[in-house]
Amino acid sequence: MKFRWFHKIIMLVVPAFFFPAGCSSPEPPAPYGAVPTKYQTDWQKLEYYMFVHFGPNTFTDVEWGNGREKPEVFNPSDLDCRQWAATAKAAGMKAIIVTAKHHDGFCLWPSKYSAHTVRESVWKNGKGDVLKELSDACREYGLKFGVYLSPWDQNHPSYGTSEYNQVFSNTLDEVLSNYGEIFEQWFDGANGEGPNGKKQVYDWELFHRTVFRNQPHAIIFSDVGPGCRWMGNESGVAGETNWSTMNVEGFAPGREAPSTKILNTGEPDGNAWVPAETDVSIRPGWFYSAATDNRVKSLDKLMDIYYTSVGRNSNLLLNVPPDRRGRIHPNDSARLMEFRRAIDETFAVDLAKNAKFTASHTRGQSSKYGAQNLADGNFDTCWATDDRQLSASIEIDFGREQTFNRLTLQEYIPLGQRVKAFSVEYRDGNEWRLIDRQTTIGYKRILRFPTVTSRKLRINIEESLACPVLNGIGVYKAAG
Ligand code: FUL
Repeated sequence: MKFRWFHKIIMLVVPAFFFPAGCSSPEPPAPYGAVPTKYQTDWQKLEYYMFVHFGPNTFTDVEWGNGREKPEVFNPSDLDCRQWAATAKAAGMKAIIVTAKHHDGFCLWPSKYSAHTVRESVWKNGKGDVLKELSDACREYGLKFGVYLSPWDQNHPSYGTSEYNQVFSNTLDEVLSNYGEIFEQWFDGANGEGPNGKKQVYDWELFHRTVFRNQPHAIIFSDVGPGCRWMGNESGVAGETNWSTMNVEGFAPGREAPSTKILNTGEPDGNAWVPAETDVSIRPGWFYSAATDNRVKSLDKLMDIYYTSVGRNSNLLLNVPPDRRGRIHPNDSARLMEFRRAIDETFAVDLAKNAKFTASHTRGQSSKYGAQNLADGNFDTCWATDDRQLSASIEIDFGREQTFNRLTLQEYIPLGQRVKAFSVEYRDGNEWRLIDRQTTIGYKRILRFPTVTSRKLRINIEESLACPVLNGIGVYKAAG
């Protein structure tokens, strides 16, 4: 009996001594609303990758072929997929997605389900396979590989009949089982007439099943996901407010998609996690044309696009169309290198790295969720507030005056997207002065603002759907 008493006292006193209140670990925040799969989170971290439009249109100077082009038109004189991969890698991109089949139906691989392929062309005496060469090159350069396969097919004789959905599913099967890992399957929403003048009612369920049977972790792009969504325009401008959630029930890609306005911004509390992907071309068209050799987007324009895509919670899929040799034109690659240099230079030095971070509210008052976690560069350590605390401020003290004009903010998306409104201020003498007031953050938000010199910066989370959970803040000075 005595012994038991003694035991009880030890059990009560010892933990109190070793784990005083405030150091015990609070419960982690519960996920809020729709959340990403692990593969969607990994996909979001890719941020920037290459789109490649290549096919008969490269040789006929049109944007949309009609499916009646002779296969002989496809004849690159010096195709080099390793050059595409080397360029993408040097540009800082993480992957390449190629138009394996565009709306003209021409297949860049010798498909057994079509009579309109590289096999029917004169290129390499009909023995070539662009998907094989490109997937090998991507592996060699450590890039992920993805495919665009247009369900709309203006060449296939069965398009517009009940057989076509199975033909298209077989085509997917073939591509997705022959070229190694496919990180993203790109489905275009366009749905026009086939050779018999009929349109097709697509069996999306069948298509998705086929993708996942072959590539269980692939991100499926379409107007409504399920992996990621089109963000509603082709000019590179994601919504200033941009939720990775959207209501997808009752919608389908193409004409049955939500409005482009909703695609552009997503919806708070949407029932699906379908983050935005910004697809935009480095030239005026998607396919190469010698007429656009001098119309490659300027560095300033590309930087704007970077800030309105990656800087607005969206991945950037930048199209770089190879020329008739089958190589990326020097004008495009030179611009890509300038673009990479400018991004690298801007974000090379994080002025907040050694700053002191404090917060008005911290979950369980525990250092596990302390504001200092925002500076450690670790994706999985966060600052958070208690469950009911939906607004809070974070102060950054640089220790001395710093000059800056860029701010990056990141929410810990594995637990959902939460922040609805925030503002940023800098300290001027005895006052806080407003720099910007914005809405969503998401995986990454980058703000550009006129250069400020100050010792302190404050971020006020003004409204949040659930307690805010952020995992990164960076402060930078861009030249010019
Ligand atoms: C559009 C297509 O019609 C264009 O040709 C291009 O492929 C673009 C990325 O998607 O819907």
